[in-house]
Order: sequence, then structure tokens, then C-alpha cells
Amino acid sequence: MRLSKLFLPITKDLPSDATIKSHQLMLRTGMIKQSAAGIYSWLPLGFKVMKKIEQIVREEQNKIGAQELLMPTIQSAEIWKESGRYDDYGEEMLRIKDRQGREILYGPTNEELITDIFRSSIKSYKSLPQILYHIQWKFRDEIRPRFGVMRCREFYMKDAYSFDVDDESAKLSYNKMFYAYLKTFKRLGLEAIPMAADTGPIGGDLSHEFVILAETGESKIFADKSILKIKLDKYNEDKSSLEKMRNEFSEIYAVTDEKFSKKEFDKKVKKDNQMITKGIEVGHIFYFSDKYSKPLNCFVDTKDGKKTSIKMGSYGIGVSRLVAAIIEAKFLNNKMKWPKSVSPFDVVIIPNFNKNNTENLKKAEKVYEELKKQNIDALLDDTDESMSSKFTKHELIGIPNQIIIGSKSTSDKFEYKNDKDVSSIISLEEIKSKLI
Ligand code: 5CA
Repeated sequence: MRLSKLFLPITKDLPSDATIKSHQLMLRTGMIKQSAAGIYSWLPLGFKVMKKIEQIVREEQNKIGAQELLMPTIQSAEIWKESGRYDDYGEEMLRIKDRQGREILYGPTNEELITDIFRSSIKSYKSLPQILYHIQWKFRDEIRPRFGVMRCREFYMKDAYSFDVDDESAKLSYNKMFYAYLKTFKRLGLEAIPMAADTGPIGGDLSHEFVILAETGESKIFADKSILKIKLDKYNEDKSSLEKMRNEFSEIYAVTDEKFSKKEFDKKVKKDNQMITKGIEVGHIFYFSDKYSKPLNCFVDTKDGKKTSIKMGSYGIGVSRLVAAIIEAKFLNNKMKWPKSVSPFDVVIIPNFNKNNTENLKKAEKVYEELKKQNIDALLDDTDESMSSKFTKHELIGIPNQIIIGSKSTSDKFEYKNDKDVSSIISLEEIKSKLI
């Protein structure tokens, strides 16, 4: 993509409510535009990052055998009345009447709808276990939407639902998801800590929030620092390995606000190992057994000919929130740096040229074409701004690799700067090998 053609409405005008870095940067670089309170349009740069995150989330869900489907954003009120949550959910639910006067709603989550899909088709234990997921917009009429896409009203979420015949097998589904989450966040360049959490309006008694450390986060964290040292590499998807992994995490104290007890914290964690800080909740998983399957009559036949209610869990990741969360976690010294896996472009090519001397631009065009052939997604800065204003702009956008074509480059070597800002003069072949 040529920068001169990219729809990138960079702006200096920030609204007064943009108080945190990610919100400011996403508006400044034209990644998003607010369309109403807590409702945003995703412009090309922001949309590209979100789609990359979505794809990583999808790949890790598929790896544990979860199957993707797509449910609508609009749901009928009927199933929510059946589960008993229609009244309980309160004002966060956006309730609508269609022209026939029928009650419908914009889904804040999908436990009821997925249970309805399941109960009409699955009748026997032989078809279990199953994990289904979708990646879809949700709406919650938050009292105080704030921090841009971090806490908004319309947001993009991956929500998965597991269906098992008994508690033991349901626990395996929970553990698989726990593992998939840790792997997903790692691929996104994030260190997410699983914290024992409250279940709120979703229900159940087993739940973990996945939280990344950030001063601007809204979740309060109380943990033993040693949780940061657990290595995931030694585990795999086998049942026993997953159980060991969960045990290793469970033995270490790490809880959110609602679960916190000072007495227990002081008893279990030595003073110098205590970590009290803030974080951003990027994922949340729940096991609630038959909380929805029972009222919604979702039963299967068991091996010995009896009927049992299906045991269910649900598992969310805030895909749109992650875009902001990654910015909060990675922003350093006034510079933005996207992790390679979700960067909007692999590399930016910055030639130093002007109207009277376009030699470097021509070189840059050649490099751009070469990279394209290798499927390297490059952004070519072909605008005729000064080098210093170009650099400022690219620090803001945060593409982790730069090829600078100016006084330091020769006929076949170019200045290359990596994500750690280390600069070297190397050939295009060498640059390519670093980018692939
Ligand atoms: N049904 C369950 C699991 S699928 C559920 O809805 N869980 S949740 O309420 O915890 O939401 C899942 C994730 O969505 C959260 O961890 C968070 O990352 C994201 N999320 C929730 N509310 C918002 C919001 N208002 N704005 C942006 N992201 C949100």
C-alpha cells in the first residue's frame, strides 16, 4: 500500500475524554472514529489490526477443536424469558420492538441462543463433547462507556460455548480453553495472567479472568509474583498435561477484586512476593454446568439410557478491546510499537526525496515491488513531506520495521531499523530474511 493512497485521517484534535494513551493514539492515527457514545467506526488502519487479532484468536480456537459458526446480533426475547435472564440482565441490555410489536434485543452474550441451537439437534451423549464459537458484535448499554474501544457499548467478541455430558469431561473443555487463551495472548505479544474471578451475570462457580498488566486497567489484581514465571512450553493438549498446567496455576494465589481477602493473601503469599496492581481484562471464562441447559430443556441420553442436562461453559475474548490493550501494554517512551503478529504492515519504506530529486523514491518503488513478490505487506511512504515529519508520523503509527532510503543507503544496501530501533546497512536479501 502507498501511503499517499491510504485512508489515514491523522488528527491532532482530541476530545477531552480521551485520557488514556490507547484512546488518544487510536483517534490520532485514524484507527477509529466515534459515531455515538461508546460506538465506533473502524477505519482501515484499525480494522486491519483488529482482523489480525481476530485471525490469531480463530486459529487457536480451531487448534483445540472448537468449531466456528455465526449467530446473529439480534435475538428474540423468548429464549431469555425461558432462561430467566430477561428481567435479571437489567438496563445493560438493549431492548427493541419490531414493527409487529415483538420483543427483540441486541445480544450482549449468547448462552441462550447457542443452547437453543444445541437442544434442537443434539440428543445423545455420543455427539458430545462439542465446542462452538463465533466472533460477532455485542451490545451492552454500559452506564459509563469510556477509554475508547476499551469499554464501549458495541464491541467485537469471540465467544465460545462447550457442551459435555458430565462434570469431568466439562473440566477438560475448560482446561483446553484455558490453555488456548494463554497461547493466544502469547502470540499477541501479551503476558496475560489467569486470575480466579467472580462470575457476575453469566453465573456458575468456576471462572477465570485473563488480565494483562497495565496502569490504566480497570481491574485490580492481587497475586503472587511467581505466577509470572510459569512456562507454558512444557504443556500440551493431553488431558493429563492440561490438568497439571491448571494445577500449577491454581496453586498460586492470583485473584481479582471481588475474590480478594487480605487475610488469605497475607497467609499464602510472602510480603516481598505480593503483587498488587492494575490490569486490563482481555478474556473471561466460565463454567456454569446446567444453569442454562436445565431451564431451556437441553438434555441428552446417557450411556445407561437415562437423561441428563448438558454441562456447559462459556469463554469470551474481547477482540476489539485487545487492539487498545496491546497499545497500552506496548507503548514505551512516547513510541508505539506493534508486535509483529498484529502490526498493520510488516514494514514501512521511507525514501528521502523531493520534487527535484526522485532517485530515492525510484529505489523505494523497486524495493516495494520486490517485497510484494514475497508476500511481505509493505507500506511505501511516497508522500513528499520532510524526513522529520515522516519519522514522527511513523513513530506514531508504530510499524515495527523500517527501511530508510536516504544518505546512508548505497546502490544495493539500505538502512534497516528493527522493532528494537537497532539500525544496520544491509542488502535487500538480508532485509527480506528478517521480515519473513
Ligand atoms: N458470555 C461470557 C463469555 S463468552 C461473557 O460475555 N463474558 S464477559 O462478559 O466477560 O465478556 C468477555 C470479554 O469481552 C471480556 O473479557 C472483555 O475482554 C470483553 N468486553 C466485555 N465488555 C466489554 C465492553 N463494554 N467493551 C469492550 N470489551 C468488552
